[in-house]
Amino acid sequence: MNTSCFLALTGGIGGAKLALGLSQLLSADDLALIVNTGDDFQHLGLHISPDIDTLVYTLAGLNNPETGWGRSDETWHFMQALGTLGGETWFSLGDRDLAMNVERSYRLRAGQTLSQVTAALATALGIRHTILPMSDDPVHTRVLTAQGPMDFQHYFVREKCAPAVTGFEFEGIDRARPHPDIEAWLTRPDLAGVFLCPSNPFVSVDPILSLPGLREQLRTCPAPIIAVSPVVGGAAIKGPTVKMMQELSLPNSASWVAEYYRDFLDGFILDTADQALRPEIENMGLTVEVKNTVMVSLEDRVQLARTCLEMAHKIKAVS
Ligand code: FO1
Repeated sequence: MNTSCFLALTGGIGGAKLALGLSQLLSADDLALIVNTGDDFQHLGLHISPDIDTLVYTLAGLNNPETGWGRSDETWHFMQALGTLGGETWFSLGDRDLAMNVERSYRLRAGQTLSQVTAALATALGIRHTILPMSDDPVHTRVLTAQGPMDFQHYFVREKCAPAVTGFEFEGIDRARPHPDIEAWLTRPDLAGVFLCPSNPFVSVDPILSLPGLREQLRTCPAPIIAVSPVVGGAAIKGPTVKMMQELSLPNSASWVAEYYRDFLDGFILDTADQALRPEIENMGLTVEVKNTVMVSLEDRVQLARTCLEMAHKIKAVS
């Protein structure tokens, strides 16, 4: 029976929605999710992995749909007690989310790798799909701003994305080895597609693409590589993508994103709001589909995932 397997690259909130859609259509053996770890940071003596946890909670059906991060049905006794003790309360850790971060930190201190810990915790929450942190080596996204360089979480949470960005650095990226299973999946003969989920290109996707050798592996990958635009009608669905584009004097358009990934991309899924951009993106040599990419319901997530699979099949058929 000819199997087909797929890889998806994802960051936090927007990416996790598509990852959930893909997980509904593909069996655990046929889908692996590569997740950004550049947001990870040490806080209160804990190793916090926000994009990993957003993905794990989303696949487990435990995510908080309002915030996009952390867990649903949370309580906040830990944060209240921490505040009375004079602890740092700018980064909200719910009581159930705290358990995830304490257990991760404990296992890491015991010598397990981030991917071993992630696999164990995801399995404990009933997830069977493969979740691959992009690297087991530390990578820390730093945001360069007019007020100087800032750790990602300080920029994103403590400063609420207010500072104007001038650039990004991924501390440790040159020494970071891509998770070994990424190459294994990229060279599987039955790999039928690689999807870039609609996450922030600068701080969620670029850390993954910047891993030594990875972008080159994507360029030479025989399977179709398809991106879903993280920009719709010149706006981001959630988060600072468009604000960053404007501060970097970049066009806040889906076309710019297609061009940004063009060197390894085969296909691009554009929202119906941006269908006028279709000829421009097709002129880049990309196959374009115009669909609803705004995922509100579970059905939206599954439908967009189905579009990704169908597009991968269509590109493969004509290649
Ligand atoms: N984002 C916030 O805007 N405020 C928070 O207090 C916050 C707490 C938090 C706790 C655990 C976690 O896994 C994520 C959390 N996030 C919070 C999101 C985090 O900043 C992520 O990096 C973003 O989702 C961007 O990927």
